[in-house]
Amino acid sequence: MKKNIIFELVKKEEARQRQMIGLIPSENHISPEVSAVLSSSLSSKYAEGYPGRRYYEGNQIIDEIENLAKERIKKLFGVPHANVQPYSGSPANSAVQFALLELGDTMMGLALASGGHLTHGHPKVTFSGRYFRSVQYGLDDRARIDFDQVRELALKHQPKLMIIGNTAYPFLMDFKKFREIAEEVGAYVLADISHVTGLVIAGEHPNPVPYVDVVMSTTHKTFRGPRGAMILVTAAGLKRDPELSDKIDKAVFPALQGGPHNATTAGIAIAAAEAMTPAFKRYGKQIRRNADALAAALQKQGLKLVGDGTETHLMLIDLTNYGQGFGLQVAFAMDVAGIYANRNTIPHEPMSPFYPSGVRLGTPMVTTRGMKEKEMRQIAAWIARVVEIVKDEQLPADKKLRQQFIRDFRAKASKNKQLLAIRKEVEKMASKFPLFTWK
Ligand code: DSN
Repeated sequence: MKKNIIFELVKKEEARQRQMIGLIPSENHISPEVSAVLSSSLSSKYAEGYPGRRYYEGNQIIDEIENLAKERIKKLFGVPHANVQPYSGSPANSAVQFALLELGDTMMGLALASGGHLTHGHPKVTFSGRYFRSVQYGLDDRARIDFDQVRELALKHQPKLMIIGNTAYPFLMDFKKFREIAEEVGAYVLADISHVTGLVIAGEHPNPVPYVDVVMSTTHKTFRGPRGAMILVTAAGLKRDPELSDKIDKAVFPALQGGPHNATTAGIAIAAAEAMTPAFKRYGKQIRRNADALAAALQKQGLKLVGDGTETHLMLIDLTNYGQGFGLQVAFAMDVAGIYANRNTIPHEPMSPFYPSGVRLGTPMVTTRGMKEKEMRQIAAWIARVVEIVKDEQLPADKKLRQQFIRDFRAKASKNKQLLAIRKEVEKMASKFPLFTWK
């Protein structure tokens, strides 16, 4: 029989994930049960609308699945309302903004360069920054959220919506303090906990639910479910605005989306049940222990971390000691050596998101595979060796020469014997850890 090229590529991707070590803090490996429903017949059904109010016939079973997903999420977080239909985090943040703001209204969010997300109001390139008046806050000298600045900006600009959330901020978010400031100006508060949901559930990160009106989370990061998102309306949010749940639901559908991805909805229901188990709590605690061990070991190897460490699952290596804009070379060389992460800007980035000066790392995936502190120390040693191997490969000062330099660097690094020797060691260790171990 003729080989199906896509099946072959999927097998190759599975093998790549098994053979390598994944340190991208926003990725994770799903359980076999979540995986099974994602490739089920649920994908073949249109279900525009909400349970009991669909625009297509034949949704009796889809209704049961979506209701179960919603009930489990509501129970898990102790909230009165949940919408599990957003396709992913960016559409979900857009839906919250569409629900709560009118065109041109003011909102505040953590700047991308300080570890926030594009959809938290990044000017120019995003819906959030172009259709609303966006005010961005940042970090203090210790790389922590600058609450004095948050308050000053809030009082000055009187935002209608204030967002607290992160993609590359390694420290705990103080939802209570944020709420107190929002109260002074009467703003709605949205917590985007996409990165830390699993830690919140495990009791390893403050819970935003008592302090914010709306919580948004993707479902594929530390929550360890399918690629999707959920929007939760809290009791505090409903008290403040009794129409809030309705506004959110209408913003998701019909304002911004069409038919929900039912297979994803089923995956969210399964991931929610998994997240209710004691094993998931142990998982969240081990993510943190691994992050502390990795951070300490990297520092022992002489690498500098933004803000001197981590309080969550993620950390940022600040490579400016070696040279500005060195993140791309290190991330690429790590990939050759079998460890994949992403290059990232650091606070007060001297270069650009394309040529940033940092690398972002996180422990959710390696923890799902069952790795512990011992393996974190080994991974840190490998990363330090990689940095040492490529430390002279600095970006040319002349911008016109950079693209060619990167092409040449990539070609050379892909064949670098020292990097490939590390890869062999990585593969040996990775082969001992299946992708999903938390059964
Ligand atoms: N792309 C995600 C991350 O990597 O953090 C955020 O959307």
